[in-house]
Amino acid sequence: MRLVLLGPPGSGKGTQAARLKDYLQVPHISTGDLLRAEVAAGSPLGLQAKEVMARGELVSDDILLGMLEDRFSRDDTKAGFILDGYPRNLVQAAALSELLARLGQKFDFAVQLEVPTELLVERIAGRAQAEGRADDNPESVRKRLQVYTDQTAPVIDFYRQQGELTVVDGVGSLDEVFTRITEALAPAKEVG
Ligand code: B4P
Repeated sequence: MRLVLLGPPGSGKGTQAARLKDYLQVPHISTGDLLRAEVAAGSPLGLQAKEVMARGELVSDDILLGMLEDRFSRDDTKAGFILDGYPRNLVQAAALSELLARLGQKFDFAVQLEVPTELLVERIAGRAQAEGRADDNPESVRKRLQVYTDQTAPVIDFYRQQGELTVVDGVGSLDEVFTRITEALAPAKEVG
């Protein structure tokens, strides 16, 4: 299955993708994790991305597409994938469609996790305490939410217009949200 998880920061994309990869037996590709690995390694790309991420802004589309092409060149993506954190704007959505067409791969679903803003802020504040991620401070969180509204929300319409969007309520326990996603995907899982 080829899946994209959409939702604002704190909506549970990374959390649910980590569970879905075992359920669907396909790799979980988180562009945030790929970028954080580059930052931790101190690579030239990581050095470029570090400040942008800490401010809560989007890293350049060219860097992201290069990373994605590189990841998709690995054999484990042939049977499917769960993309978490990409696409984050309409340019990236078009780039993903082109990449999949070039690879002869059919896209299945975009799953949108819906969570009210107050709860997002609460969850991220919890992670800030637990993990101390550089972009989980209040100022960056505000910026990330704004970037989501301005640039990522239109991606939801992109998939809706193509008839590829499934909306899932992201409020509840990790298990409750996971069950809702798997129920939404069940018909496609049986077919493919
Ligand atoms: P990401 O790593 O994608 O970060 P995120 O949007 O905050 O989502 P994440 O998946 O980590 O959090 P989740 O909702 O699962 O991106 C970080 C940065 O990288 C971006 O700001 C940008 O700079 C850059 N970047 C990444 N992709 C890019 C792209 N395509 N283009 C350009 N730049 C890009 O979870 C959050 C918290 O909520 C966790 O603590 C979790 O435990 C908790 N939680 C989740 N579900 C819950 C539930 N049901 N109940 C209670 N708590 C829950």
